[in-house]
Amino acid sequence: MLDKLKDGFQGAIRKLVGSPSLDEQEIKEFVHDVQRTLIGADVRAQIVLEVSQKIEKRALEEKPPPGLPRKDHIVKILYEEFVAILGQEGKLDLPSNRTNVVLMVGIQGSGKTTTIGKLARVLAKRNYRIGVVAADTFRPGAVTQLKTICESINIPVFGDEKEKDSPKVAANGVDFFRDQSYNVVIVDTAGRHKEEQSLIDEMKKISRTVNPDIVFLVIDGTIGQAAFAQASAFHKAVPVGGIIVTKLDGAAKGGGALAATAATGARIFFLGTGERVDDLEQFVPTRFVGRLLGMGDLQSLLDRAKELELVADEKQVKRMMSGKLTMNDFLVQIESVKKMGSLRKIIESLPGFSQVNLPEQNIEEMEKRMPYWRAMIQAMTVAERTDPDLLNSQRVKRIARGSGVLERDVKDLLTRYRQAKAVMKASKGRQFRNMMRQMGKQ
Ligand SMILES: Nc1nc2c(ncn2[C@@H]2O[C@H](COP(=O)(O)OP(=O)(O)O)[C@@H](O)[C@H]2O)c(=O)[nH]1
Ligand SMILES: [Mg+2]
Repeated sequence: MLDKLKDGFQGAIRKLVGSPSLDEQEIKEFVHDVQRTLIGADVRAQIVLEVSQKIEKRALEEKPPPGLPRKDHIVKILYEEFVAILGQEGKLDLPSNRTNVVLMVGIQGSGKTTTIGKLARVLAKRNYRIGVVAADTFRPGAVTQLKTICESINIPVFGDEKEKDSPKVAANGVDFFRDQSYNVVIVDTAGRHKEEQSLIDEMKKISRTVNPDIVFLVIDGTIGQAAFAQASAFHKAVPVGGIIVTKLDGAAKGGGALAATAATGARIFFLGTGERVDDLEQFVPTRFVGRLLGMGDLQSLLDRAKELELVADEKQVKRMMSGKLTMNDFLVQIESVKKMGSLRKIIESLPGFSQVNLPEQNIEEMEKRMPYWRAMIQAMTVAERTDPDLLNSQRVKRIARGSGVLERDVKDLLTRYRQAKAVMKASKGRQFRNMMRQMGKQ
């Protein structure tokens, strides 16, 4: 899906990550690559300009949170700005105690009729009772096409091949299903007339007669720049409440989707990814952009970056990087691992622990022990935390008592701390940097 956009973004990211240094020139080049990619994907020039200026400004000015490599931070900025132009996720709110009317509009061939089948299927899974009204009275065979699609998924269709007055069919159809207390009625419409104005007039009339709860504009994902004018025209006739972009499985460049959201201010709700009745995906901007940028679950990168912002204080990181490690730093490490939740994923890169070859149950064991480690460190005095070499057997005893563990446990903690410190020293913090990077990236 959207291969060109994906290739472009991923190429730009690879170049950024692969470059030996990172100066203003490189950041500008990255932004340039992003720009080129967006333009190549048919995104409107104005949007391209706005978004790339924002990315450049943030990439040059923002300081990444300690522990997050600057390059990762720039990828995160790209991600955030791209998600921002796509807007929030569209959530379809259809109360089940009434008959909701959904009106589908869009140019002929955009995929309205096909999408109705897909949408009905999605909603049927949510236990709605759904009826469909065939109000495309212009295209020959339109009613039959709709009936064929809906028959395959057991959804009733109201249609009248002989009736050419589409607002009348629409109104009758909605009444028909409302009388039987259906939850959702989806109205299919025509997408072509002898002239554009009569199409727009017809949409206005239908909208006035059925009074829809939401109007979906169906946009062909392959039409590029033309989507803006199309979306504007429909939006003038009927208030577009949501957008469905189709044909993203093919040669779509995807920019049309952005154009349509820009023209109407409406959110994208669904993506059509094939001709079959199951080829409809709910549109989640974060997931969508994550996939384009090729970083898998980007949400987790963001969560981790946030954790780093919370956990790491810059001085602490610097000290650790220079090979010095206090018990407090060690506690921060333990805490951050705990907060990340996925201990196993990062365990190998955690200094000190990397030496130990850990079978599965040991990891569980460690997770159980973490609260005790914390309690032990908290039971230490400031001097002891800064210089754990002070911990003679007398002090160990005190700490064990103070934190409700055995002396053996305190000694075990000290061993781990020393391992971590040794590794830290040997690698001059490289390991820690790696750990932070891994946590930020995955
Ligand atoms: N590949 C692909 N084809 C689609 C998709 N949605 C619709 N189509 C095809 O586009 C053509 C026009 O669809 P149709 O629903 O009749 O459009 P309408 O005129 O707006 O009702 C049909 O051949 C559909 O099979 C999609 O998401 N992917
Ligand atoms: Mg149709």
